[in-house]
This record gives sequence, C-alpha cells and structure tokens, in this order.
Amino acid sequence: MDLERDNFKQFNVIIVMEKVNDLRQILLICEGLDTISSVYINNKLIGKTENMFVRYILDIKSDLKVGKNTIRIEFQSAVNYALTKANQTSHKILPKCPPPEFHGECHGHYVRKTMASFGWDMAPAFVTSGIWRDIYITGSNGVTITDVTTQTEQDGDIWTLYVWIYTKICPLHVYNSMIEITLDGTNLSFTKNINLTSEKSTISMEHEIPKGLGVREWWPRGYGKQNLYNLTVKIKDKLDILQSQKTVRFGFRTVELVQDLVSKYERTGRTFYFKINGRPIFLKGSNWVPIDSFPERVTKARLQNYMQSVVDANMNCLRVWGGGNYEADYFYDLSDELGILIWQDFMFSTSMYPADEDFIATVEDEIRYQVRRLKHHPSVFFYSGNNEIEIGINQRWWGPTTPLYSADYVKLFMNTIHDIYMEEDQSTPIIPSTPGNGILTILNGGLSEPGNNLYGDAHLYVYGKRFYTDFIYKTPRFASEYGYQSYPSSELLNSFYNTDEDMFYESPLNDHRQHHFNGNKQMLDLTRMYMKLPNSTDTVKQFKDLLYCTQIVQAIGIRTETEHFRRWQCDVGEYGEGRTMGALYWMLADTWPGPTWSSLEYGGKWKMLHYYAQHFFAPVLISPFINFDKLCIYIINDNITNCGDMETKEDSGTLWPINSSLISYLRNILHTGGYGVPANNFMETLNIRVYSYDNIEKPNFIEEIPFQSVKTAELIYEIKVYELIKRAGCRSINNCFVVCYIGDMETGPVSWYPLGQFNDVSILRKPNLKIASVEVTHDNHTFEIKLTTEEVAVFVWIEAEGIKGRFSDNGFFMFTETKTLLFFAWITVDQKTLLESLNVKSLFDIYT
Ligand code: BMA
Repeated sequence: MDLERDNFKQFNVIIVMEKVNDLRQILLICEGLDTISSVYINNKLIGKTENMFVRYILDIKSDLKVGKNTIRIEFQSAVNYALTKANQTSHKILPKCPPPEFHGECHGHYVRKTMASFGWDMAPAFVTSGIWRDIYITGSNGVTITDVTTQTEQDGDIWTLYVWIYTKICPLHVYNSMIEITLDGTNLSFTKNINLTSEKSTISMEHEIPKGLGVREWWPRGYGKQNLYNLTVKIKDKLDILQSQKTVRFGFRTVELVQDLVSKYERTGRTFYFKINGRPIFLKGSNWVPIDSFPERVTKARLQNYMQSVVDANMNCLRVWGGGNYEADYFYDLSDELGILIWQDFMFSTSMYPADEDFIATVEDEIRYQVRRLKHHPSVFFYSGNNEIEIGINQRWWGPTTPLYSADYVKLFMNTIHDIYMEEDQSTPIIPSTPGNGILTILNGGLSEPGNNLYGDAHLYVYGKRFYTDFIYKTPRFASEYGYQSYPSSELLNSFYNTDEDMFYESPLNDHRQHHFNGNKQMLDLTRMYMKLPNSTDTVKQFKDLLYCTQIVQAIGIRTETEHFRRWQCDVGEYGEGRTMGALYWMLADTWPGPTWSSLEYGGKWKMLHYYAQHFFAPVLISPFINFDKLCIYIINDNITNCGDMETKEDSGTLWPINSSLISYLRNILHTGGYGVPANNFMETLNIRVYSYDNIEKPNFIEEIPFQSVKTAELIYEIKVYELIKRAGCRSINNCFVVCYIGDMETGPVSWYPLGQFNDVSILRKPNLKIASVEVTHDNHTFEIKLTTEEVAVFVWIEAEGIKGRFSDNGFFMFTETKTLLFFAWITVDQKTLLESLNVKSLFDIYT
C-alpha cells in the first residue's frame, strides 16, 4: 500500500454521551488534522479540513444523541490533492516539483502542510496524514473561551497589561457576562461587564499594574531571570456562575527591532537588531526544523532533551524555520522557562504559493489562530512571513518572475499575512520574508533585493572556499542562516546501513541519503583543503574516519564564521557594514539520519559542531583569528552592553510599528541613530601561548597581556604572524597553534587556534591517546573520565557507543598530558558499561 497516496485512511471513535440536552453548546475541537479530511458524526458530514496549521472548532450539539455516537475522520492523500489542484489551475505555481535530489513529491505549495514533508535538502519525503494534535469535546452553557492573548507595555517603571479574550458564543443568544482577570500569586484582579453575542465575541481589557505589585521582567537567557506569571480569565453569568475559564502564562517584556542609520547617511545602511526590555541583545543560536518526520514521535522528553542541548551550547535564540511546523505548545513553554528567544516563521518556504480566494481564506485563519496561540509566550519575539521567497523571486530561483507572480506574492505575504499579523499583534515585530532588507523591503512594497550587507538579515552559504579563514565571510547586520554539512556518527548510520558495502562514501545508499546537490563532493573538497583524507585500507574504517573529518570541517567552518559575526558587533567597516547582532547557524537538529547541516544528529547526539557551539557562543569568548598578515585576538563579553567608542548619535527611535505615515517620513528624512547603554568594563589578563605539535606541555611563546575592555567586542592584541612564528621558533605556520585563556587554563575561558592546516600529516606525532579512568560522581548520571596522551593530539574525539549522553567537551586540542572530562549520561548506566563503550581518537589516528 502506498501510504502517501492512500485516500482511504480513516479514524473512528465511539463516544458515549450521557447528557446532551443540558448543554447549549458542545464543541468538537480539532487542534491539528493533517490535512485534507472530512469529519463525520453518526455518518453525517459535519466539516471538512484543508489546513494542518488551523484549529477547527465544530459545533456538534445538534448532531449528537444520548448514548453511543461515532466520530469518523477520513483523510485524503495530500499528494493526490495537490496534484488535482495543480491540474485544475491554469496559472501554474512554481516550482512544480522539488529538485530531483530531494527524491520528493510535487506541488506541495497547494496544501497547507509541512513543506519539508514533500522532501527537502535535509529531510526525506514523508507526506503524512492523520490526527497530529489534540482532539477533544467540550460543553458549555453557550460561552466558551477559545483563546487568551496578552501584551505588555512599559512606560518608565509603569507596566500596562493588555488582554484579549476570544470566545465562541451560541448564535442568537446574548450573554450578560462578567469577565474577571486575576494574576496568580498576586492580589491583582480586574473585571469588566459585557454583553457577549456571536457577533461580538472578543473582549479586550487593559490594566495598569500598580508599582507596589513589584512585577519582574522576563529576560532571555544570560540577561536576567525568566519571570513568568499565570493569568486566569473567568467568564461568569449574571448569577455569578462560572461559564468558562482559561489560564495562560506570560511574562512582562518588551521587544524592539531597531533599524537606525549607522551613520549620518542612508548609503551606509541601517542596523537590524533587537532590544529586549530596552537592552540590545546579540542573538546566538540556530535554526529549528522538525526533529522528526512523524510529529507524534516528538515527545515531551525529547523536546526537553533537545532544549537542554540548546541551553548547554550557550544559545539564547532559535528560529523556527518556515518549511517545518508551528511547534507544540510545550516547545514554547520550555522556551519561556529557559529564556530562549523564538523567532517564528510563518510556514511558507522556498516556493511560490497560490493567492486565490480559498487559499487566502485558509491562510487568514491560520495566521490568526497561530498568533493567538503564541502571543502570550514572552519567548516569541519576532516573526517572518516566509522563508526565502522574497529572495527566490528576486533571484529567479523558479524562472522569470512575471508580474502575476509578484502580484500574488504581495497579495499573500503583504496584504494578507503581514496585514493580518499587524491587526493581531502590534507589540512583536515582523518582516515579510527572511532573508530580507528589513525596512527597505517594506519601503519597496514587499519585494526587494535581499542579500545586502547593510540592511535586514542574511542567509549566507559559502561552499568551495577556504572555510577556516575569516576573510571569506560576509559581514551582514544579522546572519539568520549560514552553515556547512557534515555526516552523523557512524553509530547512527550503522543502524540502517545494512552491509559493509553501504558503509562507503560513494555507495548508492550513502549517495541516496544526500539530498543537497553535489553535497558529498562539497564536503570532500572542503576536507581536502584542510587535511589529508583518511587512508585506511579497511574501507569501513576509512568511511568512519571520513565522517569524522566532515564533522571537523563543519565545526571549524561554523566556528570561524560565528566568531567573525560576534567580533563585528561593535565595528563599522568602510562601507557601513558591521554592527552584526545575530548569528543563527543552519541548523540545530535533524529530521532524519543523513548528511545535513545540523549540530545534533537524529536522536539528539551532539556532533562536533555542537561542542564547538558551547565555546563560540560562550558569554565570554576569546576569539583569535588571522587577519591578512596579523594574528588578532578579540575578547567578546556579552555582559558589557556597550559598544564603547561608537560615534554617539541622537537616537532616532525605533522604526516599529511601521505605518504609512512613518514610511513617508522615512522616505523624506534622513536621521541618525545609535544605541548606548552605559559602559561597564572588564579587567583581566589575557594569556597567550604558542605550541608546536611536536612539543607537548611546552609552549614556545608566552605572553601575558593585562587588558581592560569597555566594549562588548574588542580587539585586545595583535601581532604580525611572521613575527609570532619567528619568536615561537615554528618551522612554518602549519607547525604551530595558539592557546589563549583568562584565569585558569582548565576552567577559565580558553580558546585554541591552529595557525595553519593539516595537509602535511608529518607535523603530528603519534599521541597514544588513552582513557585512563572512568569514575562515577555523586549523581550516578555524571562520570569523570581521565584522558592521557603522550603527544599533542588534535581534534580529539571521544565517543560512548550505544550510551546516550554527552561529554563536557569534545573535538578539542590536547596539549597537556592529562585531561579530565565529564560524561553526562541521559540514561541509567553503570561505570563498567560506560568504560567498555568508550573509544577515543584524534586526527593522527585516521592515517596509516
Ligand atoms: C536554507 C534553508 C533551507 C535549506 C538550507 C540548506 O536556505 O532555508 O531551505 O535546507 O538552506 O540548503
């Protein structure tokens, strides 16, 4: 049976109703039906669905009887539905099908469903169907609260709380209601009397929070606490009888998207950064795609585990990518609790879309529903109307753009999604598309030429260049995507590669898993640039070693690029580039086991990149890099909120929300802007050591630099490379690496940096890396592992095969004879089993 084309998938539920007549309203609430379905009660059709991102509420009272009732939901194949739609329309929506290497299904844009489920460059095609979110029945006397949204505004030290209450009311009735709002844990409560009817079913209320209540702000991780409040709404009738009640959790926080001029002149562009509670925040994180093709497999435990990995890698932001799903409530609850800012795309990606009346109508329902569902979450701070459609149209990814295509784009993304969003939420900024030109896109009516360093956000992929060098990377205002591919662990591949023939880089199965055009060749070429390819005569070992190399390349590439972005946050270059305020690499976690851009493989195991992210996103980062002929060392310190010597300019204010009068103002007037929070400073000593690969424990060069930094990102030290290698006695730059640290080399911020590459393996000596001991610590889930080496070992990679968990560090350079690591087990395991599962290698070990 072909599950994707099967039109007869059915779910039957029998419910027994004791009371039907006592209730005025009985609602069947379907929070997620995927996707094309017909809902029957007792064999009578009561509703049809066509959008998996919409909640369908069906009033079923008149169709129910006392006793046994049958609910049947019939699903039609989304693949067939899309094909029928495509055949019916003369105006073809492009691209017809995904590129052949996706091995995907065609016409996905006709169905409001996870776009990646039709196949993507990092995901398989599983065009699912079925019930994917909760479905339940609720009864009332005629008034049911469906949604509660909140918004908070601050003026000086006064907060105002806005609440909207959306209800479903029985037609032809007037409900004389009293709305009562309470803030749990405080004595705050306020009320309103209102007549509710099915035409007037939304209530808005606002309340100034008395200072004495002492409410505390919600902060993103690293900037303060994640204070959260429960708000309960009750609707009572005139006899004071409770009719409906709903509680939502929210936080007091403000968001601004700041798009000020960076100089006096528009030609040097505008900033693109976020202030949370008035404080500029550099966003560090990644992009979230569905972590499974089958949403029911995404359990709370899995989400907790992944979000813990996000936190452990020092991220403060995730972007939920537009080719996936609006995630489950629990995902946003966790983000609120952990202080992870969520940039939410609307679910439209890398394709043109229809803009006919029916399509627009269902999109309108989707936007309203999703915004009302998410608005109370303080973590959700920003929206994008779609992923890569503005740039796709501008760069003709799907062929020449006719005026009709542009008109459809504007109709759907500006006049529908953008406008509806602005009606629903004036407190959280939105851009029409990512990447985009921010304010310029708006000024151009929705379609501009994204990819500009000086405006908005950018998606940056550089393949085939020297990924480990700083100068190949662009300097945008905000990098919302960038990355490199790598393979997952051999352990994961082994679980579905059946034979040794499959465990081969060029094997047909391995090739089939690669959905990115030329991806395997790209990874191989990059690896060759940096190191000699593994050469074991055992082909399976050689394959495993190559997987390890792809992870090194990915980790080094993304480290180099991320540190570049973080270093540029205070500086402005010759053309106005710089003041980069975000680095969200592509991508966090896999949908399936295969070669992709992720840092967490399918199942959540950390690739080398994720260990590197812990370092390159650390709140205090020492960032060495070669800038032409110099070695430069920056210190980046998130705790300093000031970019120091930035020219002080009159604050131009925030360009949000954008309305027509503001647009005309902008068109005519140039003004200046800047951000400035009083500087604090950071006084320390930077220790710099240069080692050669053949001299463990003995640095050839030692320098101690006392410094006082007053900027978030600041150049602390520079030296000509030729002078450094001369003073350190290195035979060439390839023989040496730099180690920099503050405080203690074991615990303080520490960074190592190879000055050259590894194409000549003779620079390395055989390290004889060993696991000397494994001890269990106090909590039974954390183990202490001692490693020893006889020589400098590079890219040390330790694995616990078959044991889920992560190490405190991995992929590092070992330049001391012993090193202690921790292993955090995610399952219960004893010391002996863990010891037996461990293996360790370094770059030297992949060559014969
Ligand atoms: C980005 C994403 C995805 C894709 C990735 C890697 O632009 O938006 O479309 O998976 O590139 O190619």
